[in-house]
Amino acid sequence: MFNFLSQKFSGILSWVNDKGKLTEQNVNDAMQQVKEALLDADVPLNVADDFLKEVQKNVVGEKIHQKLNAGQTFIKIVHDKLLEFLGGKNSLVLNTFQIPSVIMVMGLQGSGKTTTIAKIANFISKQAQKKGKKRRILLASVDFYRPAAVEQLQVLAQQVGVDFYQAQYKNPIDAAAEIYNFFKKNSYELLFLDTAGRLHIDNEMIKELVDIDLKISPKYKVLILDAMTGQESLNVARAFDQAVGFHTAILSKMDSDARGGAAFAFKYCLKKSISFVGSGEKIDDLESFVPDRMTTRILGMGDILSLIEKAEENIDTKEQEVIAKKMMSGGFTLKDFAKQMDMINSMGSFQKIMKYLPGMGGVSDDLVEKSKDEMKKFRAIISSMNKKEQIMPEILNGSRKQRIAKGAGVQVQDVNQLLQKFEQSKRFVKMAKNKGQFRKFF
Ligand SMILES: Nc1nc2c(ncn2[C@@H]2O[C@H](COP(=O)(O)OP(=O)(O)OP(=O)(O)O)[C@@H](O)[C@H]2O)c(=O)[nH]1
Ligand SMILES: [Mg+2]
Repeated sequence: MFNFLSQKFSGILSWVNDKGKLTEQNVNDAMQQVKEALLDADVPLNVADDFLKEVQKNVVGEKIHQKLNAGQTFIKIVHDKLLEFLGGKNSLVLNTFQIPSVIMVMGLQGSGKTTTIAKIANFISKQAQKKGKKRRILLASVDFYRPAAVEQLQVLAQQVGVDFYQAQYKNPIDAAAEIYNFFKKNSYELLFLDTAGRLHIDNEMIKELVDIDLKISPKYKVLILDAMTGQESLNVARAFDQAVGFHTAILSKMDSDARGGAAFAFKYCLKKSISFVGSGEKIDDLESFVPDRMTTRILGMGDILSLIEKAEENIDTKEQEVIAKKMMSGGFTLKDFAKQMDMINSMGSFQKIMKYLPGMGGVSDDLVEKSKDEMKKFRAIISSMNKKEQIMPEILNGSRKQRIAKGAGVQVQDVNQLLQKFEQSKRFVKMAKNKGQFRKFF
């Protein structure tokens, strides 16, 4: 998603973090690098400049925070500004629609309207299912220009398991009214109306959308923007906004080599929210756009919030607190490490979790399987240690390691690997603690 930007940013930020003191020179260097990262990510020049001006203003104004060093203060300022640019901390995340509602979906040809409708219908159905409910969702299309456009939606509706209505009228405005009546008569909760796209914004398309809007007054007008078109998508959004108006945008194809610049600039330029981003061609490839999470992702801190949320769902909080305290105080033992692994295992989809961990952005299935096996092995090793060894692994000499490896049915090198991982994990926590970023996690 924002991988491109995040790679650059985390490089810059760790560089800044190494400098104990911020001097005019290294601030300027860092700013220059941030600017290059933004421009490389296809952020429009004026937006990048405005962003840097804001950061600069704060760097000058900010008294160095007592607990943070200068580099960390700089990171915090960049973090806060980034968050603001992406929509702000407490911005409303529109990933649910009031019931009942008509949602008119608009966008240029091939932007991903039809696919995204199916994805949202799927998203909402699944959310309802979790609560033991079933949402009555209707999909319908007034795209009569492209052959097979209507059938495409019908097939997707079947795949998702929601209803589809085929209008008899062939004129988009009359068809919209017909669909709307069907929606009302049958007491559906949500209607997603797919509209025709054009290659470019033209009067005919705009007029059609305006007429449909007048005819059925959809509660939500959603604009689909193709992230692959980069800065151009901002112009498209402005044009749609002036001509038809819209409530929220969805950026599709963020999985492509789109560099995220459009998403970065969208809120700032349009003063509107992004509600979802599309991250692939499959039905499940849709994510709510949460500015907070995107910010941490861009800064390469992993999506800690998402991780916490998952953890909270599945983890014994008391236990977690005890472990966290132990980690902080340095009394974290191998036994705790094993418990922590169990917790991670109980969080469900391992791959999803890995994605959120810093530096683990692009884990493959293979790697996930490998990690699962590794965890199993580690647990076996830890349980074949005696109490003293679990608490003080530094006493493990060659012969102890051999005994443990034999007991666990593994090689001595596996024992060494575990010890290494354990040390890394301790170091990571120490680092995180210093950065102050993870404090709220604990
Ligand atoms: N990689 C990727 N492909 C996507 C995404 N969303 C849509 N697509 C693909 O983009 C192409 C166009 O998607 P559609 O949903 O048909 O787009 P549309 O706006 O309805 O197109 P028209 O009806 O022709 O105007 C399809 O091949 C989709 O599979 C996404 O998030 N990621
Ligand atoms: Mg379509």
